[in-house]
Amino acid sequence: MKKNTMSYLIIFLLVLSLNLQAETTQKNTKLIAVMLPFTSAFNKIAVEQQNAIDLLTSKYPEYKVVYLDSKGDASGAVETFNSLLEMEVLPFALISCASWVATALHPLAADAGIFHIVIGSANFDRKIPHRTVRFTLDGKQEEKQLANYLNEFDRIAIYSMDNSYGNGWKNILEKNMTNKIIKAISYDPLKKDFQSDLKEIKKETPDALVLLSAGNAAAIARQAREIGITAQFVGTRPIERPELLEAAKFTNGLIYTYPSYNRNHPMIAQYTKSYGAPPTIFGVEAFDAFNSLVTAAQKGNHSLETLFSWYEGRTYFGALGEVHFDKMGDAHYPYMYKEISDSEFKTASFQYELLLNSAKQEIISEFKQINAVLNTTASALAKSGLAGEKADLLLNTLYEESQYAYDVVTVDTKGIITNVYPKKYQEVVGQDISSQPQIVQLHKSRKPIVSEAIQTVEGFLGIDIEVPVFDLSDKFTGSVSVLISPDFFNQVISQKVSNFPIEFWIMQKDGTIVFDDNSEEIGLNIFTSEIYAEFHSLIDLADTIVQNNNGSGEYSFLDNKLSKTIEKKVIWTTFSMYDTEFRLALAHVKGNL
Ligand code: COI
Ligand code: CYT
Repeated sequence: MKKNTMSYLIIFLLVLSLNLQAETTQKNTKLIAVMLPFTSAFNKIAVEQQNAIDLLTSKYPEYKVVYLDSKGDASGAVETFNSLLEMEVLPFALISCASWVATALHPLAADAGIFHIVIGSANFDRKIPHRTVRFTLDGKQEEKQLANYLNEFDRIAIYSMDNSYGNGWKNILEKNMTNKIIKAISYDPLKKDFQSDLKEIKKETPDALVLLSAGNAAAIARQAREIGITAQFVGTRPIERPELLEAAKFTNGLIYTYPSYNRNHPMIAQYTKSYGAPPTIFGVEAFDAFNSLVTAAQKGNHSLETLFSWYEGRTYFGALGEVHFDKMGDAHYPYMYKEISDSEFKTASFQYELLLNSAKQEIISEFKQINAVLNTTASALAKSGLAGEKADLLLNTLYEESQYAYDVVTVDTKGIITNVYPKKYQEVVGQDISSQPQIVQLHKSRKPIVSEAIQTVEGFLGIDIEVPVFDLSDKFTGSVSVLISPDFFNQVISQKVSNFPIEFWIMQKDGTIVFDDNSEEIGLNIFTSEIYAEFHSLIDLADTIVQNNNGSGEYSFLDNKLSKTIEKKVIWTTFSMYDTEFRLALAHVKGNL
């Protein structure tokens, strides 16, 4: 009897506690909280984001939005969040803006079981995985792109808003460009008079001034020019604010990194019509965040876990363009260089030449690197001979020091492969490659040579770099080679031009594609392969490219998924490896990106 009472009591307590739990975590699956920096230096950004979301609220009347004020800093946002928790029913999801708000709120939202999306949050420090989805590209990614431009300068000064956006960026730049940063000052974003800081900056005679600023950049640019700072102004995503065009006299010439979002998305026209001016990326991000969230919720996802997994690994097509969410929940989409010129925000025209040349320089420098190691190895092989233990060691070193090598071999005077590293490719030893054109040529000239793309005995299309070997009495004994695959170009180029809305291809002078972003095209010949036959503008262009070391043109061809025909613009240049020439082409879609 006593035992029974006990169990009733336990069950009663259990039910009571479950009830309490249910009550404290009750969520309204139709309620979404949107916390924006309304009372802060970023009020206009908050209003833009609200306006963008309001374009959608009438489309989804079943969803109720509550706008909250995250104020000017993290503690303001936490205060607002705590008062949100006191509401009788909680929203199932929260959208918040700004890096400092994201970092402060995401553990609290996770704790309360509220799904969290962060927008305008480039320098977000995510401590809890799988809880928060971010629509902003990480500052570290954007910096890789900005650095490509900043490399042209030697004396870089940084003037940054004093919050986790500005300070986060300052830290990234100071870490990656230590030797070039000559001065860094941060400012209170509520400040209006920047003169005394700018005078300190002027003393250091910078050639570039990086402004980690939003609308404040208008006043900063004016005051900087007025005291005689002549440095190139450089900015990042939040700097594209309408205020900067009002101060165009001072901001013309500013270069900044910015998403290449989908300007043809109906949202842009709709926003412009409703509010009298186009949105910036803040409105675009807010729109996609809200739109995707409602789409996910309409499919029955309301819990933190199911919503996170809806985004994880997804490719979402929105006003931001094609957005890919990684495993962490971070969005990735292309950024490019923009500029203010003729009092407008424009795609920066210099970027295509800059990217083409930096890709070319990178390929050449990697090639030189491979070549230097090959030459050292060829000299050492003079003593050791082409095979045997010592030659093994030399090939091992050659392979380890040639980051992009598929394999390395020695070839004797008859054109027979005599040794290979790594040993897993042992079956190529003994194979006769005497009829490969680069071997024929090397045996004649006894000079280093780079092949065109050849069908290798390894079984794929490769480029072979061969250096002759002479013994100690200067007798020709054969050659040593590094074999690279087309992926070499992919690795080298993608590091250099990550994330720009462009694509590269490399063509031999016979029309063979040696490298293309779409790997299915590698090895095809523009003049003879069927898939190109109906694209006459491309065939004509390829002909011009063969005839000219560099130039520019236009063509239409399929997009990189080979799914639809698009108009493209192209510029090309030439790189040579020994006497073998390759045409390197950079293509981008036509029109103002
Ligand atoms: C960011 O933190 O990434 C932002 O864009 C914040 C903005 C209010 C300046
Ligand atoms: N393979 C190689 N030719 C080949 O087919 N490793 C060098 C040259």
